[in-house]
Amino acid sequence: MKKVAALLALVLAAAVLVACGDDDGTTAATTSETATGGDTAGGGGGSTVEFVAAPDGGLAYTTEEVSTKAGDVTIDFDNQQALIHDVAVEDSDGNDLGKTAVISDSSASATLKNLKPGTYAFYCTVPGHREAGMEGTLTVR
Ligand SMILES: [Cu+2]
Repeated sequence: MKKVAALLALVLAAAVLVACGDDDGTTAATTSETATGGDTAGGGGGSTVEFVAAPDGGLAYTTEEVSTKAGDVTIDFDNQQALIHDVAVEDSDGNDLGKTAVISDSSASATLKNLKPGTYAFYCTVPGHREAGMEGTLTVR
């Protein structure tokens, strides 16, 4: 379990770094906007996409094709397996855009800021899982 804890710590550290980098630390109360980036192009809300690890315990999500609209996209991931999984998203150049925590028997979410229209890949970062088929395509319109 040490390894999992270390991984979680890394993910949390990365999340903190991202959170700090996004707004240059200027979250002062000059506006009533929350820290979820109400000033992104396209404005207004953001969307949520749901991912579920295969209930049969297989190395797969229940869907291989997901689409959503451009802007901030929240990933809701439900993993009721005893096996650990996460959901990561990368662009067509392989750049990592964000991921949920690695979890088992629970759910997690992550927000990808200001996604542009295009085709992205989502996958599980646990070694061997993506190769086994735990991946799919996220289309942003
Ligand atoms: Cu996995």
